[in-house]
Amino acid sequence: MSDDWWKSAVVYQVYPRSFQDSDGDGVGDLRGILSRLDHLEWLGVDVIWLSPIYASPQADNGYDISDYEAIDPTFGTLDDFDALLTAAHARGIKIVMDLVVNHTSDEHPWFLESRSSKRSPKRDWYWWRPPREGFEPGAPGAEPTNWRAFFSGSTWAYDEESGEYFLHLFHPKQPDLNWENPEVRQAVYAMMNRWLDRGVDGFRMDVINLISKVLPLRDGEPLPGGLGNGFPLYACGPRNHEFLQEMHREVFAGREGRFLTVGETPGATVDDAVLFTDPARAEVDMVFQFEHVDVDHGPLGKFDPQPLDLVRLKAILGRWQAALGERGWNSLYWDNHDQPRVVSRFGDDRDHWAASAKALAAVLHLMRGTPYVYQGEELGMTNAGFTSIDQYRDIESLGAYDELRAMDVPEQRILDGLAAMSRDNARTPVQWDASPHAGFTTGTPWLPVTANHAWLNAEAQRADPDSVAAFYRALIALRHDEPVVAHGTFAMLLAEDPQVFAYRRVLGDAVLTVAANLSGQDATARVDAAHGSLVLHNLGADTTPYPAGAGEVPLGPWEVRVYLARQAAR
Ligand code: TEU
Repeated sequence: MSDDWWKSAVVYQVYPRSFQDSDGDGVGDLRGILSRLDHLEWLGVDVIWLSPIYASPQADNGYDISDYEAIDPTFGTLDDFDALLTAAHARGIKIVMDLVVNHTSDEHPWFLESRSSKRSPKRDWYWWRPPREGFEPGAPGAEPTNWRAFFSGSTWAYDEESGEYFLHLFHPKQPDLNWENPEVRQAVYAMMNRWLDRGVDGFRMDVINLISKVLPLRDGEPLPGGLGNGFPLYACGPRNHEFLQEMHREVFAGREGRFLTVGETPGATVDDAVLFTDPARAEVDMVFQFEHVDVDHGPLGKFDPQPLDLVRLKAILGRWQAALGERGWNSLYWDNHDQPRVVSRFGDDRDHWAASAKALAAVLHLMRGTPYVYQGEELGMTNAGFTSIDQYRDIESLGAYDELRAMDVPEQRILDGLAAMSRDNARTPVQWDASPHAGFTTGTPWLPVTANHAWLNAEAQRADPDSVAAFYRALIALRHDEPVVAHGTFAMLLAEDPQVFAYRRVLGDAVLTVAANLSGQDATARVDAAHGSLVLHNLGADTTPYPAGAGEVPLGPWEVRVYLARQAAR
């Protein structure tokens, strides 16, 4: 297996609590995943990325880990994990674990020991600071810095026992590990090595660009609402690359290249990504960027979405393709457990549901990079359609509701923003069939199944050669069969066209032309389809494909065409 096998691979993200329940408790589990491997094998994916399954109080649905080497009973046992790993490997599917080491749970033994006393040997495993000078411990404003947390409020929690504060960039139940401490780093590397020794095939690294903070810790620029912006002081920090290169030396260097590593890097620029993913630097294989999924955030942030500006989206994606074209590598994603469903967000889940789901899939999967399919995305699953704050479970959404209400933002505007952008949109159970709870559970699901599962489900789509799932399967097969998809160059076409997303891939004599109308109106793609054959389209089997070879291609609403030509190498 080549060291860069992941360049022609497709990764499928499983969010275990919403994938498949096997014991009727309403929460997905490992045995449930095992029972659905046929679906993943049919789809043709190469890797499963498992969101956290470790012991956790589940304050942030498992991204708050209390034991990195135990399986949370919600999901099963280590034996269940080993059975899943063995079965996946037997089908040629790798498993990549979610590595959440910027922070632990506040119930992790490391933190309990650190919190136990100022003189604890593990006190310096976390970020502890006295109150701000001139303030009484616990008094408003006594927080050591003015940083706002990702999940609203201050990033500092007061510990009455010691009269000090501990840092948590996310939730108070997610205290940040102090990566400046070599003991912390070595403990993380040892844990990673034990998982690799167990047979896992790599890691998705949660917010791995937040582990190095600018020292000394200091206030950020003021934000509306009284807190400050600490992000520039902890994102892509001064020792970030040093830590990742040390991790690579301590964990991966001595092993053969069968692993995939992907860093989640919110706020990273393309320049950061070139440094993270340049193979000569031995840090990570690829990163999840956020520019394209922040493109519709409004003045009030994520939960104030604006209409999509396609030209802007294309400019972002084109810039990332160009920057990582030769040095480094892109991940390619629309959906994950933190993002709303792309067919509802950038597509049209009312009048052009299937066509828009397929068009968005095609323009993503045929770019240069490794595609990630989030569970249910291959079915065209839609947003949940929640209308009341009582329906939400996600701490980010609930925190944002309270924060925006405190800013006197009208409730309906907030509820509209949550309905469009909440992470819970991605966390409703996978829709397997038309039965009650969509075949996800025989119990009561922890989050309700979306009503459209009556027609929008895997069983119906497996039987339909024109389904969204069948289209994803064809895209994945095209990547496996045609090297130009994984290894070809990338050139954006029609960059200023407000409707059409078009680009060209070239490798040797192969020329792949992708032309997609990402709008609800007719469009014309003025691209030379290079006289190629039409290898993929979303026109439906009964439609005569437009003859190849024209200088321009008419495209109906949400129509995508993919042409493949072979011409004498230029
Ligand atoms: O997400 C980090 C992150 O950047 C997201 O929280 C993002 O800010 C927001 O949710 C989407 O705009 C990672 C995990 O993917 C997320 O599920 C965790 O809640 C978070 O880290 C803390 O571990």
